[in-house]
Amino acid sequence: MILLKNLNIEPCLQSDVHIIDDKGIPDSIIIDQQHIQWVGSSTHLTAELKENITKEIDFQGRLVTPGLIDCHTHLIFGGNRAEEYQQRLSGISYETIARQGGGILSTVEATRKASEEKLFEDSTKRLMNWLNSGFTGIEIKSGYGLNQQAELKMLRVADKIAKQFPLHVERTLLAAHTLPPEFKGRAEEYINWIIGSLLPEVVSNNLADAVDVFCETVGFNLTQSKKLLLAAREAGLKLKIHAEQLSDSQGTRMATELGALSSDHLEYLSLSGIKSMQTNSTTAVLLPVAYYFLSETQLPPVQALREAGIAIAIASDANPGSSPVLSPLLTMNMATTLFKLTPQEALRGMTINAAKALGLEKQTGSIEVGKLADLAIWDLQHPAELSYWIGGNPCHTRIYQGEVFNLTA
Ligand code: DI6
Ligand code: FE
Repeated sequence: MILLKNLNIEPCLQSDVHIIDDKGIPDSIIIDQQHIQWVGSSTHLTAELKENITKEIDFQGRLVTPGLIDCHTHLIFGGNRAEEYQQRLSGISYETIARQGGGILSTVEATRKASEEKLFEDSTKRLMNWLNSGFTGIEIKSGYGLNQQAELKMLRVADKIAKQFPLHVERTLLAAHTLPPEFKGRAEEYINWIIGSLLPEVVSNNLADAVDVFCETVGFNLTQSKKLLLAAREAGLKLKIHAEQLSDSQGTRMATELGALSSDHLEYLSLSGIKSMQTNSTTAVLLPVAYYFLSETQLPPVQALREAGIAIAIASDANPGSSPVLSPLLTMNMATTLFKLTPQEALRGMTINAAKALGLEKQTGSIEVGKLADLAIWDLQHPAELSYWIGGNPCHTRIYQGEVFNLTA
């Protein structure tokens, strides 16, 4: 077992820390090859505990938090959309570009063309920014393939990342991201094709943990989204939804009633959606970087979500169109500056509530005995600094399932 000592376990973090021995100031964590075994003050280590310690690491007073989790990303894609960004800067809107066949569809074209190896190489290059800045979990969606071959290719890349890199990867099928050109004007048929052909293939090859759908005027309507989510639930997959990003289409209410883990975006969420999330304990996933990058003005109803006691997660939404993030910690900064979350809410949003959005809260997301030893140690004094600094990387050490990665060496 490893003793991690001289840590700063800030009192404001302690609602997410389970202190085993509450005598003295908690400053130590004992981990084994996978789990957290003990949390308390090093002055109260029993002889029995000491006997089992094979290694000690002195963190010299550095701040420790749970390992960060990014619960909504589109990390895998071909090409980039810098040209589209220039068009938007000249005044053409994201929706107009999408309706003209650009936007998501231009990334679909580039992703279909890219080889599996190239997609893997490009996305793992991006992934390094998550690994180096304290992330121990990430969700990755498909959705830029939109045909059998390319959707499966994307999911195989996500699966390969899961198997080759030391962090937890949740793989989400987002074939219902937008309508592919082959199905123009035939959204129902496309949904039927996903249900009848793609989903069974994904399930039999165990390539996804969840299914997501973009329920929106420019995506899929309520009936189509519901049909797909029902089929996904029947197939034993977890459910997620992109809803209320551009309009109030009641996607949240529909998905929460089906048992979705989270509803994501939510700028236009109405009171009935909030009530339904409250009743069904659904997590709200807010995506401040997309809000920033698209110069949105409609804010998600943060105060109403708070008052309803709904768990709020935040995520990078990393994608080439609305959130080309390579510094995932910026999500916390923007959640505080733009959405007025408190720094503590932002941190919970990328730890325990992000775990909840993925259905992983019993395994990870907080510093508790019995949970996986997923931790981040920072060259910082206070958790608020995680939201405060803009850019840079203050991560000193990342621990994933008991394996220690010193990032300063
Ligand atoms: N909402 C988003 O913000 C991303 N997908 C979605 O449904 C944007 C994806 C893109 O523009 O490529
Ligand atoms: Fe998204």
